Amino acid sequence: MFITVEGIEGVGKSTNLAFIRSCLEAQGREVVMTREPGGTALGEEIREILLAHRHDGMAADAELLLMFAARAEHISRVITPALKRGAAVLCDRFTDATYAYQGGGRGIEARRIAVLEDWVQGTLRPDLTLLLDVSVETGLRRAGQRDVADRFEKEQQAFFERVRACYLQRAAREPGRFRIIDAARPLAEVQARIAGVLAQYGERRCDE
Ligand code: Z5A
Repeated sequence: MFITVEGIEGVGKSTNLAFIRSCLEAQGREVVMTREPGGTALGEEIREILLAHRHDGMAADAELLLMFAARAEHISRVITPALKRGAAVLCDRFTDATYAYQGGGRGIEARRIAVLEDWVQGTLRPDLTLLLDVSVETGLRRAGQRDVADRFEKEQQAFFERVRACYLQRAAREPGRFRIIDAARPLAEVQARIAGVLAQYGERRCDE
């Protein structure tokens, strides 16, 4: 079971990840929780390069290729071995983020991203993607409470509007994989909805 959590910044992914993990563990699963970009020693170094301001103005293609370089290492060292031994992998962002940020945000054509997706991932795709959704205003207001903004967080509202629109389009195109969670609701309501989705999904898997 490969579960990814997506959304624009400030949507509450970090806040909800431990909760999601506990729901999966309550179903008796081993859970490997990880993140992108990152999740390996090399991936975390690439993450540092991607988020740091010393690379402001990085070419969009360089950004895209670094995301997939980190992903190749992550899949090979963490995701595939965990899935092979039957663990559930819970990943904070994956390739939908690339379509949303490098595609929607930076304007790289989806078909070029798809070439890298097929190359790096083969047939690996998430089984379930929780898209936490809030308006850009709400996301930026929540994220704005942080002291230091990274290279992505410095982007303007229009960039995040394109990112959000791309996520919602992808969710509409793949309703079997995506569940959209209204993350503007109070945290207890958001988590009740997440728990419901995971319970329903767990039951469906058992029936298959
Ligand atoms: N990126 C990319 O461009 N391409 C790719 O392929 C990939 C990633 C994989 C780093 O990701 C950057 O990498 C990311 C996209 C890019 N940049 N951006 N933007 P990241 O996931 O590490 O960074 P992030 O998006 O900034 O996520 P975050 O820091 O983990 O934020 P979050 O998880 O969405 O939010 P949070 O920290 O859990 O919550 C924010 C605040 O809201 C916090 O004070 C919470 O207490 C509060 N909160 C949360 N939920 C609620 C509710 N329900 N009500 C009220 N307040 C709430």
